[in-house]
Amino acid sequence: MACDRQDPLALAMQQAVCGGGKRMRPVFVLLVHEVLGRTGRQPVDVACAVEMIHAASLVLDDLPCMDDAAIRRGRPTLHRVWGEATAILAAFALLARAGEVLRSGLVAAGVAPAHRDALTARLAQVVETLCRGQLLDLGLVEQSCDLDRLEAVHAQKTGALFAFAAELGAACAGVWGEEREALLAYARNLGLAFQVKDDLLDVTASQQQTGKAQGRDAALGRTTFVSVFGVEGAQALCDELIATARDAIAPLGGAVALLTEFADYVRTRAA
Ligand code: GRG
Repeated sequence: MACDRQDPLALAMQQAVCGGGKRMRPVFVLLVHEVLGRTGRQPVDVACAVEMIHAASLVLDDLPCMDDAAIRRGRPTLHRVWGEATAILAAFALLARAGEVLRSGLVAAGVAPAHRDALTARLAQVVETLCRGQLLDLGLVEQSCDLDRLEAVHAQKTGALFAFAAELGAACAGVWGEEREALLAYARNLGLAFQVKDDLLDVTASQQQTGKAQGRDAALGRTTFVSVFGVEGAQALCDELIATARDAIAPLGGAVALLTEFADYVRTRAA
């Protein structure tokens, strides 16, 4: 992202988006597009829009009123560098920009106007879903938390953006039928598995590996898949969700091998 070196808002936005990270969600958009057999121009701007939404959510998640995180992606969090006001405003600005980048990306990908309108409306719904999931997560109390409740919260907080990434990749490939439904089922399960693994890594991985402080969930007294089911139980759940994700796309045949590998990465990742 090119930016004016005198403009703190632009610099903060740049740090939020360009300061590292695994790029799981934009890669997922491109993988879905590719496994659906599209070899032409990749929907890179659409993928970038998804990463911008994710980056904005991380900035807000790190704020003192939420996770109060000091380190993200191996660097001081945005509010620690720029102050809370700039961090909040950068997140809002990134969300607004994401809408613009998504719309122009869908045009460039040749998505028909009616579908473009539907997908930009979905963006608003997805952001609201993330907000609802986050609010529910902040209020979770361990004693009253069973698997259904935890999954419902994280389907909103984390799964919804993975599902949107799949939806966008399929739309850019011009795919709307059963294949799309299979990919959405894959994405929902993958997104949940990703969150379970995130909870596991909070306990089992070092700050050097994840770029985040270790043991932050426990320090904050958060209810997580690990606090409720233990490390072994959470890993078993992650494995089960990944198996369900892989089963969902099995009918699509050999072309989805890349997504099978992607799912295995989510299950086994160490960072
Ligand atoms: C305005 C979009 C928006 C959201 C506001 C704060 C909030 C509502 C939602 C929080 C969503 C959130 C942070 C979910 C956690 C998902 C998760 C496991 C994040 C870590 O993702 P990684 O590991 O991070 O992909 P990197 O740094 O690799 O990109």
